[in-house]
Amino acid sequence: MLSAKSQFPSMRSRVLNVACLACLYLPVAALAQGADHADMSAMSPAPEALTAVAKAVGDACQIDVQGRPGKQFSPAHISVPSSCKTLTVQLIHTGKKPKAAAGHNWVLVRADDIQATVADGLAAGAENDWVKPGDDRVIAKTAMIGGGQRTSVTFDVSALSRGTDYTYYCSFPAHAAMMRGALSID
Ligand SMILES: [Cu+2]
Repeated sequence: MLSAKSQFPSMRSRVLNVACLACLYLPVAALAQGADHADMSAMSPAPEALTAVAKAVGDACQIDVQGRPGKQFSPAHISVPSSCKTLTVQLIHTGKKPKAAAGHNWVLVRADDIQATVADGLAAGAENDWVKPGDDRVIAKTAMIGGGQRTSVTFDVSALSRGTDYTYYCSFPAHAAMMRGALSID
């Protein structure tokens, strides 16, 4: 007990010394970090263009996805909170070309399945919007739409698992190679 008491003052003064060092250095470090952040945000695209978190109203979640000219989806990554029971994806075709020339849809599969579902979809043809009818590897899909149109699909995400890679793509011929994104349950 005696030795513990005699150590106490020296431990306390050591703690105070560390605290004073922190007082001196923390503001400098914060200033340096602020400068770095400002430089990076000026040079990089807005991160929300790349990744978007689905918005939740209770356990019903929602995300807007743009199908853009140049065979691009925005966002390119959708993060779905694990609290979501359903997800509504609204697809907005921001191009001008009609469905027959450059349609877009939104098809969700497990990443491992995409090569097979794209190949089977091409064989299924335009009358099936380039998705094999009754394909149980397709977790969700919207209708195929043309420029200026929008459509949506609502599906159950509670059966999807964390740690599995999901991919969404457009099944229009020659679009899927570029026009795809990643969906994860987080
Ligand atoms: Cu497309």
